[in-house]
Amino acid sequence: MGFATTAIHSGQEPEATTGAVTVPIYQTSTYAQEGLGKHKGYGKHKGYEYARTQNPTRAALEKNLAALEGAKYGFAFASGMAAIDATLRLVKAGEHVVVSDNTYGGTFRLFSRVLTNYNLEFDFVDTSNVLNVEAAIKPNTRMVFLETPTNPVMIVTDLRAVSEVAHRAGARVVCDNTFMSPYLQRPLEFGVDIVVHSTTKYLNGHSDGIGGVVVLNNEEDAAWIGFIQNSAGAILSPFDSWLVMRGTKTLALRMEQHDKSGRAVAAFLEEHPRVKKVYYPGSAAHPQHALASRQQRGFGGMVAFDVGSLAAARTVLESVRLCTLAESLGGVETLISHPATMTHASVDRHKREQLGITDGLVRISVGLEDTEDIIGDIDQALSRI
Ligand code: P1T
Repeated sequence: MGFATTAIHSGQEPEATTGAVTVPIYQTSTYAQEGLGKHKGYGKHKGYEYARTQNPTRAALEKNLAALEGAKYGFAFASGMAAIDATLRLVKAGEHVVVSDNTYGGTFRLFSRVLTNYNLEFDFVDTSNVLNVEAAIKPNTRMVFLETPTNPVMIVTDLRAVSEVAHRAGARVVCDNTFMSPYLQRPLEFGVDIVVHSTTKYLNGHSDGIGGVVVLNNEEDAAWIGFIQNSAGAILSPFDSWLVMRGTKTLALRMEQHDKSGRAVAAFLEEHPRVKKVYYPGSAAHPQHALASRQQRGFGGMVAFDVGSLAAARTVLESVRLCTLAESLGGVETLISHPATMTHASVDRHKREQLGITDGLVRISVGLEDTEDIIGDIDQALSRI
């Protein structure tokens, strides 16, 4: 089945009791048991005993998202960060993780300020060069954690090359696929072991819920992620699961339009005299343009650009009328943000500047409004610099 068909049907068979076409929101905390120790056989649904452990709405979403990434197992969490945190529970004290040096600021914060307290070791390297990954691997490396393209400077990593190097060393590869969605990139097809998403973004697509997901094929790792999901309990609620499922039904259509407008916005910015640099893998000038063209089905709606100073960035961010100044991305509305003081404030200034997250950097999540309206708004804001 094609992607759009899978998105609409996988996990979403009509409900058994009434034939409801849309998966119901099972808003319950528990399930009646037939007798002591006889909960497993109750009714048509087997195995439902307590709603932290199992919920049919969440199970439907997990099946749907696993299918979209071409995975066997999916686990939905209360946020993207909760999904990433659960994934890191595959690594034990004394073990080492190699991480893309540019990730979402919250991922960097979790790894460098929280998980290091539990004797997990991290090295942050530019994973766009596979030799850096190879050089960072140590005897105790158990995971390579990638973001591609990265948030916000859109660095692209070769998923196949890094997976080969990591697997030779006995390490799992995790890819945060939030910026692309499974419509534009399917990391498991390149040898990646585990995909994580903030479903808050493109998968939900409507800026109305926070969530996360982990999908994978390895049975043993999946059993452990499921065990963590139940033991630590950072589950996605039935209503939020339902919202994400509603989102994925239109994912293919939405991503086509995000991609189309993203390319147009990037091309417009590249020609603009007030813009010093554009970060977009769809641009022929992007250092990994050829790789992005092979590995991705499109380039998506995330574009970053540098206007040279904090004052100029402030002018743009405060002059837009259609675009909304806000954190987050992947929704129907165009969002504009300032990574240095917003999403990446937890990365120190020196490191930010090394990565290109300067005070003049502006990030746009190109939404689904008419392309001309989005460009017109950015144009009038830039003209005020
Ligand atoms: O916000 P949450 O659902 O917990 O997801 C965290 C997260 C994980 N991975 C990536 C690539 C992300 O971009 C995010 C969240 N990002 C933003 C809020 C942002 O504006 O970039």
